[in-house]
Amino acid sequence: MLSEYLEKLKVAVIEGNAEQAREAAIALKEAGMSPLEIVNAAIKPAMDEMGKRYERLEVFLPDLVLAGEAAQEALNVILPKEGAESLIKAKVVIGTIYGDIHDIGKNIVAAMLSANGYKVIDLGNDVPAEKFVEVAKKESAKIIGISCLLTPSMYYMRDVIKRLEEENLRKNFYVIIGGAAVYPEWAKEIGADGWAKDAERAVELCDMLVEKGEEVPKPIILGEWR
Ligand code: B1M
Repeated sequence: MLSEYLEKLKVAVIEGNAEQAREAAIALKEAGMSPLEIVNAAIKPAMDEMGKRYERLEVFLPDLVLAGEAAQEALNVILPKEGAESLIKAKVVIGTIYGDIHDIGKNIVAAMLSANGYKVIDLGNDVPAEKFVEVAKKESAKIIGISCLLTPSMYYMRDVIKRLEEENLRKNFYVIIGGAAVYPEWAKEIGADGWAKDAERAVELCDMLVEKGEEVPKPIILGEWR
């Protein structure tokens, strides 16, 4: 039964059928599957499949748009809502870096952090370096999370760290990065504090930084790239 609904969800996302994606997501949620299980078993594989088809010129941009909308519709049903205010571990300012509008993965990370006790300030996508810094300062955040799926945009991630250094604020924030375009070596190269492969590990990474960030060598790398 579960595998049937997972397959339905996967097909619905690939076909860009938001209504069927929503129905399958509701059925899986009601059957007790966790959000991350649903993401890992159906939504992520469906999007990866669309990526491969796009590279082979079997589908085109409008198909990716529809798949993205169907995925987001399913996520709206399954992703957890914000945790209780009293449980706040730290504030995280998160966004997709400048030039990049891919936000599905970032939304999953934001929702999982939020459900796990973090106060998340989501800046959306296409976020300039100075905006990350400005909001992190204003909100007294502890962590800046930057997502990137588009290779030409990854260079702007370095600007966030440069700006923090220029303003003599580098020590005030942990900077973590993730998203399919960026890899552990990149975290090291730009001087980020951590890299996580997925949403589950992003939560683990934030927990590690909040609990013992001063003591551990950085960058902390959680998971393997590809
Ligand atoms: Co585009 N796109 N896209 N796209 N798209 C990719 C990324 C691409 C790999 C497809 C391909 O060619 N195979 C390719 C990028 C190549 C590259 O540069 N490396 C690409 C391209 C080229 C483009 C355009 C340039 C196409 C064009 O216009 N000709 C264009 C760029 C627009 C722009 O950004 N300026 C474009 C546009 C789009 C759509 C708008 C149509 C749509 C996005 C809709 C949206 O996000 N709202 C789209 C889609 C859907 C994709 C694919 C198919 C799927 C992305 C996705 O949602 N994955 C993608 C191919 C692929 O990824 N296989 C592709 C599912 C999601 C759950 O995974 O985002 O990786 P992901 O997030 C994961 C982890 O990476 C991690 O946790 C998440 C959950 O596990 N993670 C973090 C993410 N952020 C994190 C942050 C962290 C920690 C972990 O800490 C802060």
